[in-house]
Amino acid sequence: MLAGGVGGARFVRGVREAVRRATDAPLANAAIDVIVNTGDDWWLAGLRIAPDHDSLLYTLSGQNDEVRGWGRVGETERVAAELQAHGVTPEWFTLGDLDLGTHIARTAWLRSGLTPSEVSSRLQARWPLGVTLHPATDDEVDTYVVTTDGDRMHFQEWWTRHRAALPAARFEQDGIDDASPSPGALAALEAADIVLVAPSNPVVSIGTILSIPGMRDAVLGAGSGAAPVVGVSPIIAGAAVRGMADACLTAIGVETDAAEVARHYGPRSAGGLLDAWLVGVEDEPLVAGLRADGVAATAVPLWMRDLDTSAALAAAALAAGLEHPRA
Ligand code: FO1
Repeated sequence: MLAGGVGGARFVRGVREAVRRATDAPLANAAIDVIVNTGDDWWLAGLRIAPDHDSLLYTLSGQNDEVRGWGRVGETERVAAELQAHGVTPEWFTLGDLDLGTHIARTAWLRSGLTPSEVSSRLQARWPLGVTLHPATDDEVDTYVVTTDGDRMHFQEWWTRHRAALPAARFEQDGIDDASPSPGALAALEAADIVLVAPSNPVVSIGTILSIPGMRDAVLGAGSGAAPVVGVSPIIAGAAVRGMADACLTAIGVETDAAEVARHYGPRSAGGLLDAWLVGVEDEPLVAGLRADGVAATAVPLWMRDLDTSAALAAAALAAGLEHPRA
């Protein structure tokens, strides 16, 4: 799976549940690997913060704050108050006490020479998730946003401080041309039977993963070229399910529409990515047009309200992959 933060975490949890419930091959006992976006990562107060990774880590280990949508449940903010009093963290980005434990451990390991992938493995060793997370790359390729006013800021400031309200002209990942997919991501793709594109932000999450040199080819060549690529729309009835994907899509000139996002990813038959695409039942009218454009689209219930609906969506995505073997 290719996944970003919150929407991705719910979907990954659904896939894990669908596999747990499966009784026969190929889903029963299937291994699940998640290639996680690292573009949201940033340095703050001397610590390396990895929001999408930690959303998955906390959600899949059952300790995420479902209400806030990020961070850990039962969090306190005593150290954060001190950091803000010292002015080393802005008031719009809070590092909880438990969360700081993760960031200090990660930063200590990085400073001792471990790669982000090795750091991720250590965090997962403490909290076995039932899936394996792989940072998309071990290179630092933070996303920066250039606004239409010409300001340039880190994605986290644009997203968290400004809630993506400043019109973005483009997104830039410094150093992306020298980056390469992490070893774990490449190995997972090579061994994959199906590749699922989570309903994460198509621009700053999935797009950033795919912009890492070599990643797109590795996805298209997954499973020695035999693995179908199945995407799930992050847009339902013209609106982003979570977050501000609409602001990101607008910035790259893509309409906030379940069919337009599929056309943005492109059908494999036309040099794109997708062998199949799931839209919400609300968007069933879009299916015929997508199929005419070479995208094998299906309309299914897309809202992930709980574990059952997440598992049902995941099962539908996996079924679409099994029905649509590589074109
Ligand atoms: N999002 C906020 O809206 N406010 C915060 O103070 C905040 C702190 C934070 C700390 C650690 C972390 O891993 C994520 C945090 N987030 C916060 C969420 C984060 O900015 C976004 O969820 C992702 O970057 C979106 O992909």
